[in-house]
Amino acid sequence: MSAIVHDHGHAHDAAHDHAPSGWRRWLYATNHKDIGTMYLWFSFTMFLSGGVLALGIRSELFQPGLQIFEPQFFNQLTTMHGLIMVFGAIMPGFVGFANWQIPLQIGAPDMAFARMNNFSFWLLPPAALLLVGSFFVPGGAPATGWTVYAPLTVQMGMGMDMAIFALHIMGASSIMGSINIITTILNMRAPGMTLMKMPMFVWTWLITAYLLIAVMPVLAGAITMTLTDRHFGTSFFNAAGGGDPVMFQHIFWFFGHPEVYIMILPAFGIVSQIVPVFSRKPLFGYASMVYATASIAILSFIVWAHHMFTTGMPVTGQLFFMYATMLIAVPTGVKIFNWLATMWKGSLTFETPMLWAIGFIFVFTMGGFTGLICAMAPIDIQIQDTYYVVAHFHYVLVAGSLFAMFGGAYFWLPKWTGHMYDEKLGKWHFWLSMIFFNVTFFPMHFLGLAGMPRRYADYPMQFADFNMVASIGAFGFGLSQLIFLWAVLKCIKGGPKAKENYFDAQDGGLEWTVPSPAPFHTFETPPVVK
Ligand code: CU1
Repeated sequence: MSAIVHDHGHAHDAAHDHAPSGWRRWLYATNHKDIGTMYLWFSFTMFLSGGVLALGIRSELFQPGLQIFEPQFFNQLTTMHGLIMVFGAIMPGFVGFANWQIPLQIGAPDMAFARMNNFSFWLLPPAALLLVGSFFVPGGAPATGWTVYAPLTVQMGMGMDMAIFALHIMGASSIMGSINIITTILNMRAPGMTLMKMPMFVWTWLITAYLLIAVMPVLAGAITMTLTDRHFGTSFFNAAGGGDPVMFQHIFWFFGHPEVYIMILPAFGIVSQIVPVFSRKPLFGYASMVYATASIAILSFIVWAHHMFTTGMPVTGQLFFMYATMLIAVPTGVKIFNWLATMWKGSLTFETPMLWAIGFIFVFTMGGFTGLICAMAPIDIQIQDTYYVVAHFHYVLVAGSLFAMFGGAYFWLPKWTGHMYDEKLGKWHFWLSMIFFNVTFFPMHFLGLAGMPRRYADYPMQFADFNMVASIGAFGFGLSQLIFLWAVLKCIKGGPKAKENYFDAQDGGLEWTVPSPAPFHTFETPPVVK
């Protein structure tokens, strides 16, 4: 731009072109990179906050008996841990990745609606303040669990209303973000970048954005009905007034199950881009990857009642939702097969992003298998609301969504900061996280099978040993995340310069060397095809 100003000799143009600096750069941000950065820092802040709540939960459960918290406050902790992690950490985290990577990967100058992008982000901090602020009002935060089931929601204090309002705002943010992502992908691809040439991360986000637009309004409806039941005399979920509390569960999980895939499909996309680079091979089965992603998204709408096998549904209903759920294992299996086939006979190296990707495939797949077990109605009736379920979804969301985000962060930090990250710190972060993750959550399978219910502040002696192990693991996992913070700050501050296209670096000065020509789907900015 400065060259243009110079050519025309209009000095005053320089003032108009001057990008805002200081706090204005962030508050008025309209470029996808600054907004992406804010999303990622917001997500990480929420991740640490939700993590502190988790450590509160694990402290209370370190040994039998009540030691730190009242049961009611304990339930507030589990609720807020879930809400903060789902709506504050994971979803905005992936939107941050989308903001940074989608324009770069499809060759677009920015997101389609730059100012709406700003608005999408800036809705989040006030929503987070409302959500966390519910701890400090009379009655405290909702103690309902993150699923905010009726009729318990009616008994909560004003913290419930704050949480509902926060969810509305976060939902609006998500919907606007999705509109932006879909419009950008469908309208702003570089010439020659057909849909079936898009990098997998772009594909998974395109499908995720449709899921978000489809189900966020459903959640908004459910919590609005909760709000009117609480304050305006309606009886949507009140049996005494002709309503049905189980209807809340139907509506909630019609949102909630696709939400599970909203939190994992972008992770699939990140892993699908990391694995080929460090295998020095193109992604195996690109087209089948796209179709598998779409199949998972479509199937996610017809499985919701697998969360409700114990509500007294007819056996035919149980069978339908059981088989529909198990069907999802097919496209998911296609993906896992494709990742393994990509690595097969590749010249593998194990830099930090690849470690996270392989860790993801290994441990997320375990979460997938326990998901199949939960999907079987006769078994689920036994393990419903036990720690087996807690173990299952933490394998999916921590070893799935979170591990993929860490992998993606190390993968793209050189692109974002211009510097290579510290490989030693990255590897320490990975291995400690991997070990402590399993120390925390693997014993929960045993606790659940032995019958320990979730969302209880206390337990009998028989569960003491595994709970102590899980609590030690949780503190180890929590502390390990400080290594990530250190690695990111160090990378932002300096370090060896990353090359413009560091995947292709050949000179040995960089560790990631890919034989030329690099597989097409790993290019950040695609070649223009006429
Ligand atoms: Cu589900």
